[in-house]
Amino acid sequence: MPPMHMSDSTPDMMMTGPLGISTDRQGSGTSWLPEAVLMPFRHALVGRWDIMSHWNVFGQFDAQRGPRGDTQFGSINWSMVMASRPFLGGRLQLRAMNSLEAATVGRCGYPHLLQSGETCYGVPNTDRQHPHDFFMELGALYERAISRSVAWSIYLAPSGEPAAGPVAFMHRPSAMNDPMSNISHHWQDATHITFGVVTGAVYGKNWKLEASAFNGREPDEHRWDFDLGPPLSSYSGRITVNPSNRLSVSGSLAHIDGHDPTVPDESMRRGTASVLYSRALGGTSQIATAVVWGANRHEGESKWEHSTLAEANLATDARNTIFSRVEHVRKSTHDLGLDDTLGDDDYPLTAFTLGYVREVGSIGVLGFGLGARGSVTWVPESLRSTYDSRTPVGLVLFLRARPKPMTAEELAEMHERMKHAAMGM
Ligand SMILES: [Cu+2]
Repeated sequence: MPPMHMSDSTPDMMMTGPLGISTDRQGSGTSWLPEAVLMPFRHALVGRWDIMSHWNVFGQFDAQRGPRGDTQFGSINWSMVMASRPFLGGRLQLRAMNSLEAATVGRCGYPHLLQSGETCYGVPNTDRQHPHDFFMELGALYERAISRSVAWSIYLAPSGEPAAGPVAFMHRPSAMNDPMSNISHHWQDATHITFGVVTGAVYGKNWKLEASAFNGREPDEHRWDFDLGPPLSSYSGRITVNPSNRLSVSGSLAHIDGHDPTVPDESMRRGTASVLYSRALGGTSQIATAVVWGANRHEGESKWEHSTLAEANLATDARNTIFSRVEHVRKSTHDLGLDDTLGDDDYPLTAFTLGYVREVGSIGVLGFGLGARGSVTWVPESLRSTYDSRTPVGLVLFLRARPKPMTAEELAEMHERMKHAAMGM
């Protein structure tokens, strides 16, 4: 039997919340995914708690070429646990997401040409992806139906995601095999770790309206603690529509206060829109795609800085997967840590990634894949001497461990146990 998540019928089998919405729809924080193609996960019942976990651990050799490139052996990784149970007439979910990247890729993160965002040793981190914080998320979500078709929820998180941006890249099925971040991360989905978030939502079966108040300051370089402190002076709103289990469309607008610790008094606006489309293609073949637009407008400026991204993950069968990403973003002299003397205010960048993973076997609940990822970025003539090329390239070779998909038998047994647990309530 094929693993259940290769099938469009999976969601009926899963734990559902208010209005019968499957937990499979949950992306980062409170965002929604199309549930037709899922991230691999493990599922367990402990008393009345329904526990879902997933993780992605890469051991990689990362080689980014040129004078601003570097090579590194390291590990990009994250794990996630969600525990849900009935509570006060609704449903309570506790969520934790952790990463050891501060130890496994170091303080300045892994080499990633043209990436930018956050700081390392007090200066803007460039041509590297910063490590994610140990507490990528720690939060509680309470949801309750008001009527047969409308429900509300409240999400409180000392570390978590406000209602801003698309589903963050590490939670998107279209990006699940790509270890590396998007270079447009800080124009689109970088708010997925904010230290202090409150989000309220009203939703129906196919739509959701959310508003958040949050601490807009980016995480600092000390990755093991909570960077609480500044008030919840940032705010955002998001609308999401899931017309079918294959499609999720969202739009958000955020006011982010003092996000950049090197320019602490500046605020900015961020607008985003996303379309996520996934479907099973028959047998064990499936495709997940995402198209994302995100733009920042800094305080006192009239110009929006736009970015766009398109990505896809195509499993041709249970063993072979191809993934790809194309992005376009304009970065400033400040973003890239360049001298003003290069002349341009901002630099249009176009990055293309192509990768392949082959599943090579499993041990217990761990499934292993071996993969490679190549990337090329087109930079303008004014950056040629800085990167020693108009087309700097990078190559990443990796071994990936993630949950082995649960089989149809395992899921059917889980479903039986859930029914018994529900009857014994
Ligand atoms: Cu991030």
